[in-house]
Amino acid sequence: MKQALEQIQKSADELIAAAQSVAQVEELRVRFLGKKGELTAILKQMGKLSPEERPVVGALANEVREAITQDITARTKELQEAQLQQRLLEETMDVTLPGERPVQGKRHPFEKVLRELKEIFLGMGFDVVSGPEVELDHYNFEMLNMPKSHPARDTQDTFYITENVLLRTQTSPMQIRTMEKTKPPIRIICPGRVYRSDAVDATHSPIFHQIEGLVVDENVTFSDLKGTLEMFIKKLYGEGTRVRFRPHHFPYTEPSAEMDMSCFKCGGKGCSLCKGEGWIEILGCGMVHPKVLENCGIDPEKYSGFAFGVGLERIVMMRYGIDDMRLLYENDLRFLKQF
Ligand code: 2NL
Repeated sequence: MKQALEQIQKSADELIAAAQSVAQVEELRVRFLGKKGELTAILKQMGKLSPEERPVVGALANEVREAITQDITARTKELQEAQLQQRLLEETMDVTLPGERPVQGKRHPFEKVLRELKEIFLGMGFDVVSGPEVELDHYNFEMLNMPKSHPARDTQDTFYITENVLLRTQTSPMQIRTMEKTKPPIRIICPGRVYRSDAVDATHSPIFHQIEGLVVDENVTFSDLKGTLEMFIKKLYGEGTRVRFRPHHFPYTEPSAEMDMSCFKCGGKGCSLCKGEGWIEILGCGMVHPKVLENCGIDPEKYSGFAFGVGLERIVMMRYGIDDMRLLYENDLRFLKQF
């Protein structure tokens, strides 16, 4: 039995020294010292020994256990240290190497033009307001002097969610909401996404962007409208730009007009961009219809106002010479990186 113990000690010594990983050492611990281990197996046979032999073998067995335990602890430490050294070697890095520059995005052409427009109107004392894209038919049509029979309300042109709920076709509902809850003077612009049931092509999209403006106060005249919009276009396209107004019809303004600007490419001589006209249509506008003011609880005898609506897509396309609207929505980086 003494021999057996010595044999265990010897083979444990060798195997532990040869172990190449912490896991291997742990396996050896189980094999020699575990409950079903070799040392335990020997100790279970102690009963067969004579009373004189027992304490001697017992002491030896303890020594062997102690020695193996120490071996294991020492080897484990050694291996852990080696592992650490290995990692330190493998994971070195040169902190003096130049870093990788993060990709810096930039603003979408839409956002750039929108910021410019807001800046111009903020400078003229307007506030910027925004509101829901899912609207009540009451605010999108009824209040704007477009009763149930009005052709713009056709389900062919407007996305209805229920009979009375729809995707707004212009941002005017937000202007109506503002007039309802604020007393004049009112000077606001409402930029935002609007929806119409159009098929996609180079100049149409069912989702597009509009900026509407509204001014209501005492003694607001058509001259104020002309002056404000002329100044707006000169700030956007340069001092040399001229404007002209043509009569038009909108149900929510009276009188109504469309505004053209002199072609920024040919200066008015006529070219391919303005199709030989010298003029480019830029926005719709007019004096707020007295009925619309009345609908909002504003006395049309005391107050008057003007309003206008501009398509953001058109302005962005003209500004950058983009000939297909779809490019603005596709998020193709090869296109967007040019701006
Ligand atoms: C266009 C025409 C326009 C308005 C929008 C408006 C809003 C209120 C009252 C009266 Cl609350 N009018 N907005 C007025 C005239 C024209 O937009 O062609 N937009 C692209």
